Amino acid sequence: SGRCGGTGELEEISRHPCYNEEAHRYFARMHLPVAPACNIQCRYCNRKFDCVNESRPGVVSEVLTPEQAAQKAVGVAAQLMQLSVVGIAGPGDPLANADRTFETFRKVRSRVPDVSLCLSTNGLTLMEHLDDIEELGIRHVTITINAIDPDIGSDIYSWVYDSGIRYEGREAAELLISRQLAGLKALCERGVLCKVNSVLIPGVNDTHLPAVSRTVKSLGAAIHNVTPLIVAPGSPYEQEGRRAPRPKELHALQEICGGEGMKIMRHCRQCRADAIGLLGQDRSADFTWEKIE
Ligand code: CLF
Ligand code: SF4
Repeated sequence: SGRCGGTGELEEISRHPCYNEEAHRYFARMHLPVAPACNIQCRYCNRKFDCVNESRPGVVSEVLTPEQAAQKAVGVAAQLMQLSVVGIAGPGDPLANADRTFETFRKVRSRVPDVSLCLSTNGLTLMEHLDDIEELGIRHVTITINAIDPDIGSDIYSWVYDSGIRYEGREAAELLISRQLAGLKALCERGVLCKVNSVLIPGVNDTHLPAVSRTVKSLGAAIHNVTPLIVAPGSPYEQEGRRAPRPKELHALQEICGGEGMKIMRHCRQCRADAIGLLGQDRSADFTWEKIE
């Protein structure tokens, strides 16, 4: 399988700034904010802002149409020589906006053929899109998995909306988790390089994350990114008085997860859904419409 690491795969990992710590000094990513809707409610999220699974709260990205996004990718690729990855990560869930997301990827694939495509999702509908992902040659997919135990998950997700039905409580978490793990396994079997993001939520999933790490490793995940909770203003967690982990707590958890043999990402910058540039810098202001045209 693709997981075992042929030279092609090594090349793909080595040019991806999130999968490879060294690469993030030399290779840039851009995000295309084409996906406004979401099909779940995480308790740390306030829907007025970008998806907290891959970004910091309090940020509002302007949504682009697929055509606008593709034009932007062409413009940025021409000017930003370090660009190696074009990702879709929000501002909602990309697969809850599947038509817009895949139309954008198709346009970028044909007009900027030398960049890798990257997708980040909560994973609820991944199983419906395996063929789309494979046909488009999307080689990097991130799934945010905060729990594998539905009892813990029910403290993280308020509801899940699927095929016209709204689920709550344990049932919602159970559905989401089963879809995430099935999607992860299926993608890994197809040779897609999967990253798992987990939000470290003190008092909720801190002692549970090593079990998450072991499970996603056994299903084939290439790398685990444990990010600190940042409570969005106006989110349910803010009302409950939840707090971010201290840096010491985060590092300790990354050590434990890494100690079990999993590759750990330690350089995540919790990007915005419209970020452009090297990971540490956000140059989206340098690539406004006026400046690209
Ligand atoms: Fe973007 Fe995410 Fe792809 Fe990277 S970001 S969709 S995997 S190209 Fe990277 Fe940013 Fe952290 Fe995400 S630093 S938030 S891990
Ligand atoms: Fe918010 Fe969670 Fe949906 Fe992301 S997946 S937009 S964090 S509710």
